[in-house]
Amino acid sequence: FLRVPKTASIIGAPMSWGQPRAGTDQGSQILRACGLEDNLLALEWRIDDKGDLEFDEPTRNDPAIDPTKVQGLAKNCFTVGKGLKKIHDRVYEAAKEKEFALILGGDHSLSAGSVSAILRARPDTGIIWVDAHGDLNTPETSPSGNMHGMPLGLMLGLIDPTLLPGFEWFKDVPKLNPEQIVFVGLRDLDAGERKIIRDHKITAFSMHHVDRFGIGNVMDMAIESLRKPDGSMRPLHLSYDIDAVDPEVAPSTGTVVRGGLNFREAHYVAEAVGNTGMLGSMDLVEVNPKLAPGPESEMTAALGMALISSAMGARII
Ligand code: HAR
Ligand code: MN
Ligand code: MN
Ligand code: MN
Repeated sequence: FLRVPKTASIIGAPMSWGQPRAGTDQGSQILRACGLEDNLLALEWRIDDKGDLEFDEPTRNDPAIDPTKVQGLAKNCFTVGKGLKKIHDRVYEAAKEKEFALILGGDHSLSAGSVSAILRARPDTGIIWVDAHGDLNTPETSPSGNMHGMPLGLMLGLIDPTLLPGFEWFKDVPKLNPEQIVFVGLRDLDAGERKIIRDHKITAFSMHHVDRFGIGNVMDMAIESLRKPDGSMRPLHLSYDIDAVDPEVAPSTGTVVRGGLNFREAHYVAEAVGNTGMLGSMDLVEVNPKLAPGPESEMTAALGMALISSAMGARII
């Protein structure tokens, strides 16, 4: 398909049960309110906005992990799992029609739904995970039990989905091979995640590497790392967590970590991925307008919108 599909499906995925803070479910709407559609139309995309998916709320009677089988926590897993199935189905529909799938979050747990769908339609896809965090946890390694810290743990098959109520369907979806992932922007990893990166030899560029080599070299190396063994380039999926960006620039998000990408570095990441001509899908996640209401939330959402535009073709000149 690539050298880019020309129709973009916009899929609102206001999943918020993968983390504890109210307001994460407003991300998709505030990104639209920043003029997303007009921006993409100006970049000559045909837009098919599928609206926002609707998710159930957790109830007291939801099945949870059986503590005799799994040592650990995956909070709201039943609600998250059912919601991710809806996301998976909607994204798969768009991807199999060769459309660009643009997923607006919502918290980052949703990417287990979107990435699994993209892999089903485009198996060799390379994933560029831009984030302060590794999101590689399992119920056993997670310090919080929040599932937005686990989407890559799920995608790598480190979690048995049959032991995770709500995720039974996940046993049939394609899993990610560690060489299909590259990280950019990391600065807050849990001990278990560090071990997973090491054991699986996952290519990871932290903020230390951005300091050392500059964002230009980091993106060259990141993209190059996703070449297939035969030398050809993979189709790409960009999973952009707004908390990769420094909190001075993107304050309205749930888990801020100082020392992130600056305003231009954040754009450069999106531009460099867009310039490959291989980008076929993208998530923009973790914008929470309730956390820094007023101008700061507008600044954060406007940045999220601009990063999508940059990935999808907006250029300074
Ligand atoms: N690593 C921590 C945990 O698993 C924090 C995860 C925060 N995650 C996100 N997504 N905001 O990147 O609990
Ligand atoms: Mn994340
Ligand atoms: Mn994050
Ligand atoms: Mn931490």
